[in-house]
Amino acid sequence: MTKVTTTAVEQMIIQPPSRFYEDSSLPKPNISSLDEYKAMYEQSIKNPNKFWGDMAREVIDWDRDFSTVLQGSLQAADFAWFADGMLSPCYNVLDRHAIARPDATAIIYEADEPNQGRHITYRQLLADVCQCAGALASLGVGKGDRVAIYMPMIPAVVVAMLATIRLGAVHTVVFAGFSAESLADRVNDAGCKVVITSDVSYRGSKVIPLKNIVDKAVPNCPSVTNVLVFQRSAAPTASMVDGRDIWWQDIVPKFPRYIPNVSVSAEHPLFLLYTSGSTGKPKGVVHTTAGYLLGAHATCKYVFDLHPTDRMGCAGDVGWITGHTYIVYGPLMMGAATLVFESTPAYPDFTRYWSTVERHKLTQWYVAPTAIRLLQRAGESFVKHDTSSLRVLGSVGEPIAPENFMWYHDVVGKKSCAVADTYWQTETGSHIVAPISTVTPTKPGSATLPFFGIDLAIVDPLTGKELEGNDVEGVLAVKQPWPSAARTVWRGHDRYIDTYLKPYPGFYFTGDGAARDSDGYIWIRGRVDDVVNISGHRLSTSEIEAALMTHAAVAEAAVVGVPDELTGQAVNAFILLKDGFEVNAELEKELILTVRTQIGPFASPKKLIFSDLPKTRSGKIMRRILRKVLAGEEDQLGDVSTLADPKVVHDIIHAVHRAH
Ligand code: 6R9
Repeated sequence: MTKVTTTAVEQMIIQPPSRFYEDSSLPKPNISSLDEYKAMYEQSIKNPNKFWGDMAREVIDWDRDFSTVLQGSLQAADFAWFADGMLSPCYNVLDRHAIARPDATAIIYEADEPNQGRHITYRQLLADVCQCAGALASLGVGKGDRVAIYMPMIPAVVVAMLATIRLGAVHTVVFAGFSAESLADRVNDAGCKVVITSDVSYRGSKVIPLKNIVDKAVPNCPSVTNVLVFQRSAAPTASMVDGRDIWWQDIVPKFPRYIPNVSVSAEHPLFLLYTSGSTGKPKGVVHTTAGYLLGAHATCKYVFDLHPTDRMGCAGDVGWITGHTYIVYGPLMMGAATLVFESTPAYPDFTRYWSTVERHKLTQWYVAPTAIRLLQRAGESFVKHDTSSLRVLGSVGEPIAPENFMWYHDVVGKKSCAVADTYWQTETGSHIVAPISTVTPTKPGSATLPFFGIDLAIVDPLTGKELEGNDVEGVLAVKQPWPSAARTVWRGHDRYIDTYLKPYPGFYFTGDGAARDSDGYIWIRGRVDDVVNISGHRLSTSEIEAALMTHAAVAEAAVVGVPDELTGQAVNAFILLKDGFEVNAELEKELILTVRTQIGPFASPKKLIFSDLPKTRSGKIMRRILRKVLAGEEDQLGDVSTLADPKVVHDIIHAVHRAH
């Protein structure tokens, strides 16, 4: 048995804020003791049919009740939840709240220019969605048809998503930063009938001509018959193709403010979302209706302690799964208000997140560590707004280094918010390892404990056997189906099986390495292709990165393993310095020493390369690019379409050559 290594900060235990129980002005916690979580967890694993069956009847309004909860198995890749049940997904996220609390806020729109946003009530949102659905139906969209959505973060993107599902159609949101080629690939794979876009988008005052990009893509998309164009600008400049393109503002208002919902089976696809693995073409991950909505609802309610009176602030983008689940479906399932944030953390300056929280009295805040690092680097002086409405701070997308976790907790949360490091994936639909904010003691750097229904396993990557008990390290897998798990890959069930089920027969394989410490806490080590093995010591790149980031000069770090004759693999570290720091021999020595002292001499980087990092638009570091450049294979970089700034590749190549 290997002792799972932890640093001093990681051994800290942070209790949920006591004010959750002491301050009567706060909503009563949805779960109020760790024992309650444990009992519910145990029931969810031992008797999933009862656990999820009861919950599904409680939180979903069904058009026809179901007679089976779970059928099929993970192993056979044929599992289904509530299969003979029927429901109207749009009714569940919209109509029922518009009926019960019509004047409650559904959407808090924070426009790119501060103070140009507005609040939209459930009553208004229902009318907007019905009118848009009417327009889509008039363009021939019906049950099962696919609709591509390529839009900025404006309320109309939520309207477009909900209008699509109201008709029983299936949306595929394509992040509005993808190129025309990437958009066309996705539209073609999904076979979309209609593309919904806007003339332009604004981010940090920059104007991006979205419609022009769509115009480059659509001629290569034979399935597309119409393009619906929302006018985002004051004076539209987009040119319209006769017979194909229609202004939203010309057609949508012509339709009735109420149309009925299309009822679908529980296993009807709700949406497709394309995600890329480390290689190969993007996969259209398929989420189905009832199980996905249930997972979104349950994780919002318990992980974030979301209440219908809350105002959820997720600054992500609906182009990614985080936006689907924690901007749109989860908060709206609960009848809460949800933020649609069009801007950036740095516009007009680094106070933007916190002025947004103050303006709308947001109760939860959910972003990726990359944003937290950016703001930490910018400095504490920007965190000066009244953020006392916040109760829960969430982190998602990559491991959060303990020092960033502590900054989030101390500086943003003023030590009186719970910090939830939430681990999940496009494929899992909702959180699978995350604290219950109101009860779970957290450890900085650990995503803590499995969510309800997640039967986790740490698997030995060599033998494929489960490593039982605590103090084990291997790859992270799940043993039983859970409601919001992706059911298949669009037109590629074989790919689904090959990617997720074949690598470790009997398990859903996440692709991530993880350790379970002596308290049963889960530490995500990063994708397993990011594991380095130095002289027999198995290390995750993120562990070394976290060590480097504790040094005052380091803004970001990315570590890759390169083949080494002596040690098997050696560590190469790419480092982006904070402003005001310069590369010199002294600093290099200090950085090496930081890793040596925090992890051990075997982990010290053999080479330090000072350059910018290749990040995807969602903030993940593409280590594959770093590995290829180090191997001198810069002509074989593969797909770089998801890079936020493809130009960094040249900087990296130069930096590597300089370091040789
Ligand atoms: C939600 C999302 C999934 C991959 C996943 C893992 C990484 C996500 C994490 C995390 C450590 C966390 N990841 N959350 N790693 N701690 N809290 O990001 O989905 O874009 O599909 O990415 O992101 O490597 O496998 P997706």
